[in-house]
This record gives sequence, structure tokens and C-alpha cells, in this order.
Amino acid sequence: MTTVNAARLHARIASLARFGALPGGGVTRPCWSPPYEEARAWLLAEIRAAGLSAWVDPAGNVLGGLGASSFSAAAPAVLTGSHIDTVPEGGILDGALGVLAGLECLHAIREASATPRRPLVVAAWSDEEGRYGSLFGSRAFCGRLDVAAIPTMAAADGERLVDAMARAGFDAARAPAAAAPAGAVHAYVELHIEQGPRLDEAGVPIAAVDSIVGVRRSRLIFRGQADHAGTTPMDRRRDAFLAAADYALRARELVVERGGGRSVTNIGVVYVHPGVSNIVPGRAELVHEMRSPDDDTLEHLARACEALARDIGDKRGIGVEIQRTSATTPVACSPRVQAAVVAACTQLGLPCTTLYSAAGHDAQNLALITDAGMVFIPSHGGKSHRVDEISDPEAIERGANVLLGTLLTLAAE
Ligand code: HGY
Ligand code: MN
Ligand code: MN
Repeated sequence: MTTVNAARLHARIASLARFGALPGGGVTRPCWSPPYEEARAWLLAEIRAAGLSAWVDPAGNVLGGLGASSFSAAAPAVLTGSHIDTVPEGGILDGALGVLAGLECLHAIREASATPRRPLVVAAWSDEEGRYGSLFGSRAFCGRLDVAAIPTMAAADGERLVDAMARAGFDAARAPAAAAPAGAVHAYVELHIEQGPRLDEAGVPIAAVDSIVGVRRSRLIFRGQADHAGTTPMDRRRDAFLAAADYALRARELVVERGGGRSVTNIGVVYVHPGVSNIVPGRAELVHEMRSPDDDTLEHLARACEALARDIGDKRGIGVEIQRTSATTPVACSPRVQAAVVAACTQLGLPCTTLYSAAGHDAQNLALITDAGMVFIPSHGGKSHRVDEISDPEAIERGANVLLGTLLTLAAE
């Protein structure tokens, strides 16, 4: 039975971690940034050295093919992959594991001179973390980009996608050309760390993912009146930050109480203007994110939070502007792919459970065009999106071998 070369996989994970490495550990490697482009060049060289075809599509997705050098409905490919961009001060496995384990699987299959019935392709999807717009590369591949929005897509700090892609040598207007031909993908399976505590605390080595949450993001702008922080009487202040803070606390309560028990929410971006200590904030901006496995719940929560914001504005005499900025829908994973994952676990003698993913993933775009699924391995202590994100080396090897078995099953169909 073909197995992965674990030493080679661990070596590649360590090599990729160098690009954007932080002094105290962890990595910051946003898409289209110089460290990201260095990592792209390194990945393309690794794909070629593994004896695979390597190419980059107009959305910046990196692809490596065994038996394919492009996508065609004449020979639907079995696709795997994930992403090599990271959050700021993130871990070295989020995304990287799925790309490098996928590369290792195709490398091991080629070395074993196995000739699967279907071509196999590994992808590194661009901007999964959504610095400029969530799941950008896989959204483009699946033909779901909002083309009209591309010129105005920007990071929270204002940098435009068009400028970031141009700096890396890409024309953002051409990204929609990355859309795969209909019927060109037979199935998709992605290996990822769970990024939460459930597998680790249950002591279960592998999960087949059965669904992936939807993620909604809105930008809220609270407009009060800048004033002198010392001389303005307290009862005459129109403090935009206090309105935003009031909203943040009450929106969290609302989502926890009315979200059906599996909804979560976060406010990770806050801007206060003019942002100096001796001026009452005239303007405050929040990016509010919420997630749920159920789309109706998400819509209900979004509307309730919008009503809350307006109510706070009315009571505090603060202007409120609400912009819905991004939305991904919850998806069910393919029972066929889940069955292939479970069969691979059985063959390896590994216990396997089923989980819903509380994180968003590229697989939820691929689920719109093909049968898609995911394999999770435990995150030690449930840690992720932090520099001490880690999984045991044995867990990484187990996950890669389950991915290999799953790919071989799907490629033999
Ligand atoms: O945010 C997420 O859920 C994923 O890690 N990008
Ligand atoms: Mn992530
Ligand atoms: Mn990820």
C-alpha cells in the first residue's frame, strides 16, 4: 500500500514556514505580499521537483498536476489542496498542511508508478484568509467572483486588491478567467487542522467533515461628534466609540442567546477616529463577523444586529451606517467523499468521527461545483490563528495517509 514520505512532508512544512516567519514563532504571510510571492516561487519549484506539472491561473491559484497540466471536462480531475496565505501572527499549519500533504500524496503516487484512472491536481488557493475578500482564489475557480466588486475590493487597512495583485504581477480584472470549465472536477477533498478543541479533547485522530459554516461580515460606521476631551461637558458628548462599544457587547449577547447554540460572533477590527486621547471620538468603525451552520439563522441574526445598531444610534444621537461586506453560505459536504475518507481510515485502522467545521474553508466553494469534503486532524489544545498553533507530527502523518487513501479511492472511480 502506498504511503506518504512523512520526513519529506515535515521538511516541506518547515521550509514553507520560513516565508514570513516571526522571531518568536508563527508566521505572517498575507496573499500577494513579498513573503507570499517568495513562498509561491518555492512551491512551484517543489511541485516541479516532485515531477508534476505546475501552473498558476489568473486568480493566482498555484496548481500541480499528475496526469494533467490544465482542467478539462474531457478528463475530470480529482482535486485536493488548501492555502498558503496566513492570518497575521498565524500558525504554520493552517492551510499549509492541506497544500503540502496534497503535494506529498501526488509525489508518492507518482513515485509508486501508480497510474490512477483520473488525473490528480493539488491547489494552493489564493487569499483564503480573505485579506481582500474571503476565499478569493477558490471563489474565482468556482466562477463565483463578484466581478463588479473587484475594483473596490480592499483590505481593512484600505489597500486595494487591484494594487496588491499588480504588485505581484497579476491583473485583478483577469481573475474571473480562472473559472474551471464545467465538469472539469470529479471531486475535491481538503486536509486541514480542526482549528478547535473537539478532536483533541475527544482523543479522536481523524474527522470526516459533514458540513461547513457560513460566515457573514459587516462593516458598521458610527458617526458622533469630535470634541475636546477635557472641556466638553459629559452630557453633551456624542461619543462614537461608546456607541460602538455598546453595540459590540449587546450584539455578542444577541448572537449567543438567539443563535441556536452553534452560532458564534467576533469583532476583530476596530477603528476610532481621530484616534488621539484628547479628542472625543467623532467616528468609530467595526467589522462584525458571525458564523453559523444554518443560513436562515445567519440572516435572522444579521437583521437583528442591524436593528440593534440603529436602535443604539437613535438612543445615543449617533449616526449609523451598515455595509454587508461578505457572505459565504453554509454547505453540506459530499456523502461520497465522506465515505471515501471513512474507508481510508478503516484501511489504516484509524478511529474516525464526523464533525461540522466551525471555520470557513475553500471546500465550501468547491462544494458548489463538485462533490467536496474535508479531513480534519486535531489541533493541539484547539489552538489556531495564533503563533503557537500546533499538531503532533504523528497526527500530520496520519492525516496525510488518510488523504492519500481518499484520493486513490476517488481517482479510481
Ligand atoms: O476564518 C476562517 O474560518 C478560516 O481560518 N479562514
Ligand atoms: Mn485560517
Ligand atoms: Mn485555513
